[in-house]
Amino acid sequence: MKVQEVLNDLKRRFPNESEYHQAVTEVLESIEEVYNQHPEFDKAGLIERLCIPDRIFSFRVTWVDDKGKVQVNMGYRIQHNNVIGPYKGGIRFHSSVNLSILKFLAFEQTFKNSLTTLPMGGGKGGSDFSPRGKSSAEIMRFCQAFILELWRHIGPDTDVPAGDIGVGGREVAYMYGMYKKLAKENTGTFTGKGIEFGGSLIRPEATGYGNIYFLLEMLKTGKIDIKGKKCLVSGSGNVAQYTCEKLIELGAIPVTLSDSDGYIYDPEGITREKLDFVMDLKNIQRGRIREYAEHYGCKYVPGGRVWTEKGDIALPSATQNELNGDDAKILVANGCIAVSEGANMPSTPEAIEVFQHAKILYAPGKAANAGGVATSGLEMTQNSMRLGWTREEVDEKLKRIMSDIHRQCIRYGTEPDGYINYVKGANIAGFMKVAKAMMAQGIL
Ligand code: NDP
Ligand code: 2IT
Repeated sequence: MKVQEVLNDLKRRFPNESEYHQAVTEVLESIEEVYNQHPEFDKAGLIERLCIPDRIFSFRVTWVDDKGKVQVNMGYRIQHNNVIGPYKGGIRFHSSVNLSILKFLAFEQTFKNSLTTLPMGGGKGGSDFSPRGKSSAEIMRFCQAFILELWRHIGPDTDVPAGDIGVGGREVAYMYGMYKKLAKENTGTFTGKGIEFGGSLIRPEATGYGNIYFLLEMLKTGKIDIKGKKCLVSGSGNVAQYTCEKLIELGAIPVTLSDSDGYIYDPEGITREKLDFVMDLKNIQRGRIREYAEHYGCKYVPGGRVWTEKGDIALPSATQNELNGDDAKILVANGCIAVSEGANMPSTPEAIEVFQHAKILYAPGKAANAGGVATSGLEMTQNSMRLGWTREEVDEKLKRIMSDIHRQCIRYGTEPDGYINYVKGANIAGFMKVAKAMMAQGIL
């Protein structure tokens, strides 16, 4: 394989899909050496097959808003690869959703799911519907309209969706309800469900908790204590909230949160009580993070990014490309020792270059945020058994999985000077399992 040739071909055939090109470039550069040690991969066109999704569904979603006006959105599901298990991955509702973003997410998901050690393939879906400012009734009608098209393409053994940006417990429940009505089956073709109808304990917490479990593993390699460390967290949704919860529990000090309008900086730290305020603000009132600053009298920076503040640890938990090369330089100059990604691809290639050049601890999303989908896998297992595990049981399994992912990164990513290149480690480990399964199953 010649990385540039594969990339040029993809760029020619799928122009204007910059996020997709970005995600593919990173993986190809990481695996090139290992790939070329296996001439049988090249002969089998492995990488050409792995870069292109198995199939893509796209459809129109028509719904009626509260004023009685008919609204039209696009809906998508990308089934990327299912060699190690059913397609698995979240659904994103955000005005920015397009094929490039969903293709990058489905591609990443395939390697992330491979790393979890569980039998799950990769997929992703979503819509350019923006939940912002919509009533609960509008959200419900949209979710139902979305599933009216999607239901025929998903199922417990074929494709199991979950949440992502703009899709949390409320949206999953509306979608699952409609799915069951149409599909006439009740075996859990969604994860992140309510605890009353097949959801797993710890699934809501899992991405944020898992990211901190992974961070703890990284800190252990440098014998660093998390206690008292100032942490810069971006976002204020599901991942950011449970990242903060675990940090507080461990005695670390989260000092920032953000949303698409701006960020807050609380030098005294976001405490348990303040986090409860954020959870009510974001999950019930559906307000803006600015209101935190108004309530607690701290700094609010409209339009700004949290990375300009001073912190020991950075935990990007909002969206792709939210941390660029300049942000990374500021972080490093301010003494940041670790970056662990709760979001998918939040750091630009330039930012990653800065972190690795400075040799600070840096974990890419596909390793660090895999706890979310891993716990989705555990939800699928519980649904198959028609049993539920306790919080402690699920949390213990999550910890074990995060530690296993860390071990895989060390195995494939340790460089001659001892620096752990987690990007390389995660990409090679994730890729090798998928590659072996593809080779075993023949040319498909
Ligand atoms: P939520 O919708 O709960 O929260 C997203 C947060 O990020 C909000 O604060 C939102 O602000 C902000 N945000 C979203 N898009 C943008 C944007 N374009 N610019 C600036 N801020 C933005 O989503 P999650 O917490 O679930 O997801 C956050 C990240 O974590 C995503 O990258 C997702 O793919 C990833 N992830 C999620 C997992 C999960 O289990 N939920 C699992 C693994 C990864 P606003 O409200 O203003 O839009
Ligand atoms: O990006 C992700 O891993 C998720 N949004 C979670 C996917 C899942 O199936 O739980």
